[in-house]
Amino acid sequence: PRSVRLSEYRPPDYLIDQVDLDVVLDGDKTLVTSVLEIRPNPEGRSNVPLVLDGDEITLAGPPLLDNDELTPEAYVETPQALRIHMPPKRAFSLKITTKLDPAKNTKLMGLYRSGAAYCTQCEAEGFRRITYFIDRPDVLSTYRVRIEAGRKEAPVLLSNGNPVEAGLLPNGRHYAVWDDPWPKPCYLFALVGGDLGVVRDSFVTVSGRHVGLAIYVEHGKEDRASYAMDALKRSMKWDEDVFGREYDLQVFNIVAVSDFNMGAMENKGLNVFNDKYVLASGDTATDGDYAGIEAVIAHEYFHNWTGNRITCRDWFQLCLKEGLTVFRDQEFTADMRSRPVERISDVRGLRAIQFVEDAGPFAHPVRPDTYREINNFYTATVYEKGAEVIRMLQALIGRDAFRLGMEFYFSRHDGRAATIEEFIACFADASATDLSQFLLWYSQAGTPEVAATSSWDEDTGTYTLNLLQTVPKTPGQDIKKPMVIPLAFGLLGMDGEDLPIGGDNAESGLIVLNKAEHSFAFRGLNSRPVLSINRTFSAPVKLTTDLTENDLFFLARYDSDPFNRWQALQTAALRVLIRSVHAVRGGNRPLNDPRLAEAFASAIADPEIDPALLAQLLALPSETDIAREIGNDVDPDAIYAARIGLKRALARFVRGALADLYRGLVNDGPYSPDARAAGRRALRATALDLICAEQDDASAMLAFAHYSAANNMTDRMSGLAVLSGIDRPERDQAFADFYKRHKGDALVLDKWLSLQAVIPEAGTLDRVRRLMKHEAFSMANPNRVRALIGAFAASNPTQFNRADGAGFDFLADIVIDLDPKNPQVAARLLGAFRSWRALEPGRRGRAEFALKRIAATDKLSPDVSDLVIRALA
Ligand code: BAL
Ligand code: ZN
Repeated sequence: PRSVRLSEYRPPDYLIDQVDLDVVLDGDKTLVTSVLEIRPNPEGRSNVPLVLDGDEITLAGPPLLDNDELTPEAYVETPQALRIHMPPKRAFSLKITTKLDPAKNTKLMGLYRSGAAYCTQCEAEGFRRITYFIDRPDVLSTYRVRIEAGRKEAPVLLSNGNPVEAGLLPNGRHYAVWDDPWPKPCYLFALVGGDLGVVRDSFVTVSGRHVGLAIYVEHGKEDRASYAMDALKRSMKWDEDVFGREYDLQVFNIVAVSDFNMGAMENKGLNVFNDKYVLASGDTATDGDYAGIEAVIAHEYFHNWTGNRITCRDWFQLCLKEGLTVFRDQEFTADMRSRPVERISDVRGLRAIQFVEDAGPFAHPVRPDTYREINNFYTATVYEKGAEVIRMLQALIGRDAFRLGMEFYFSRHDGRAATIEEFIACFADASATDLSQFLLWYSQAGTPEVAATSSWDEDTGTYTLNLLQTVPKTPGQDIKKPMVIPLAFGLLGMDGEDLPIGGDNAESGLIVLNKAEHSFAFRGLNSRPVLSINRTFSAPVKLTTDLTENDLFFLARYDSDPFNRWQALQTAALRVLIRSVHAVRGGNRPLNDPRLAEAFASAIADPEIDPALLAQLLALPSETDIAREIGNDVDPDAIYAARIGLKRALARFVRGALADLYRGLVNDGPYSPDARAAGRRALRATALDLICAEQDDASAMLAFAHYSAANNMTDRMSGLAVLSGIDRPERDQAFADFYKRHKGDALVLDKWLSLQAVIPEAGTLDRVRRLMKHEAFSMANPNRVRALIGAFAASNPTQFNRADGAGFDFLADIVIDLDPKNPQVAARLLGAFRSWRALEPGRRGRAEFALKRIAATDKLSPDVSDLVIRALA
């Protein structure tokens, strides 16, 4: 596929002001007629052909220009475009009719069938699969959409904007007309037609306008939509309170569908959701699912301003809406739940995926400057690192200037398609700061590394802190410039209290790096302080320090920043784990550090601690964390052995305390998904996991008892998750029981599939193969594929990376098989190869072999071919 480059951006030659769509939903005879009001763009080139994008669609007849049929010489239809050779040099209308067969659309882009509904997905380039159009985000139009369908087949007919008309037609058919007054790019178009249940509510905006809210779900699932509705209302209120953003239509509709490539989509006034992010009840969803629903509902709603009212000029600017909207949804969650726990969980996610992406062949800047397939750039770098960049901006200029900058952004760019430069200019103006160096965060890939070393002069009471930053090479970027890195910090005195901070550039508890090297002196101290740096993870960097293990345990106990308490324990544990991996590879037993166990014991004994935070403190770094820290010559089996060895040793040391904790957290009351109750369940599950680390008969019994006593899905899953790692009869008994209980409930069975896929045992690959033939599985449904195959590839480090290469071969077969049907999902699975070069030579060779086999396959989609090219480059 051809590369698209940011440097080659040109404004569109034509603009489309108004779109009138008439969609007749009728199985394989579905027809879409569009009337486009087009005019030459004064900023574009003149006297050039009009090229409308298309993909797997065909004209039903000749286009009409100002109501006159075009002659065959006047246009040409190719597989990728409709080209009008010499359009008028003035405004004109173009009428086009295309024929579609939604049921045959297995790519789930454009107009397709999901269960009982017709639905659409247009971001990034799906609208061209519905009608010919200038399919780029800087062409903004208002839309009027008429939908017609059989009354029985599709009693519900929805599109963007406000409902204006509906009525009956002969032959059991009916229609509805929707009008969206807000100009939008076509990627925000949506349409739904189907037989769906609905839950309704309403919201009164800050200025007193009444908004009708509706969530459409499969019939019989209405009772599972109440939490999503509650999250929606809280999101609407929060955006008014915190960002001053009011909703702007008479209705806000959400439709949950079961076949969806992404999590959800922010179409104007008509969000379409993967049902996984809508449906929840205490018996079917875990606390994690509830949190996911709250975050995704908020995210899509927040897009109404950051994404829809202000969109992106081109797809290179994707982070303009995504990074900002992730930042907004993270802030929402922090306000709704525990801020430190949200931060820890976001940083865990960032490191597990984005840091790994940034260190491997798929590394790219937050704003890429070239792409072959834009679908491959809906990444952790664009989303999560993009959010970190916004968070740093807020830290650098302060909250007040940040809010003012957001106000500038909303007022200057409303109704327009903007760029990162325009966005950053708002904050430069609001803070009277030069942010040109800060823009490097958008253009330089790779995770910056900051090394902190210190010296202490007892005689003068001076503590000197030296900070050195480097940015590693990434594909296509060998030379890097120093970045602007805001590091929140504190110095702890011997009593564990923060010392008053004086000294160079550091009065505010924030050090800002903008050169390769800095040195800061802190004078007049009575004793050597302990440094707590990158508090709240103020910058997304890899930090190394000369803190001793004792310093780390001191921080774990006393740091006033809960994030760094957690971080200190993680760092200490990682140091042990890495030494242990080397020991294991040298044929020795896994290592332990009694001080870590004491730190665990003292955290458990802390009477003040929030259970959700304690659950995080007691969770060891993941296998992925360890692999990332090791960086090369990675042996996943040794990592697994080191980690389980340390877990067992720690659990033995604090056994009594864990047992008390576990018993003390029982809750027999009715299930509530609130953060406090969820935190207690999370801690109880962590205690269970540690108590059962031996994976012996007693562990199997306890985990089975936990599973059996559960009165909600969260507890049931935590029991089953622990059992899944214990090869005892109770495991199969529980898996069988779970299946019986939830047979027919696909979303719940996804959990069952995933847990089996991540068992770290040699038999798992065969189990996954068997499960692919199970009635609960379907290759046609993205959630099923991700639950089973995605979980195996992304979350089972020892078995996906099997030494014999069978895991890689399996994934290669799946990708090759799935690619022609659903290239986006196939390409996502390939992400599991994001760190293949870091593996030890044997596994690396086998991974390369599998990747080369994919690369050699005929007719790969642009999605998959782009990724294999980059993986092997
Ligand atoms: N725009 C794609 C889905 C999302 O990020 O909300
Ligand atoms: Zn988004």
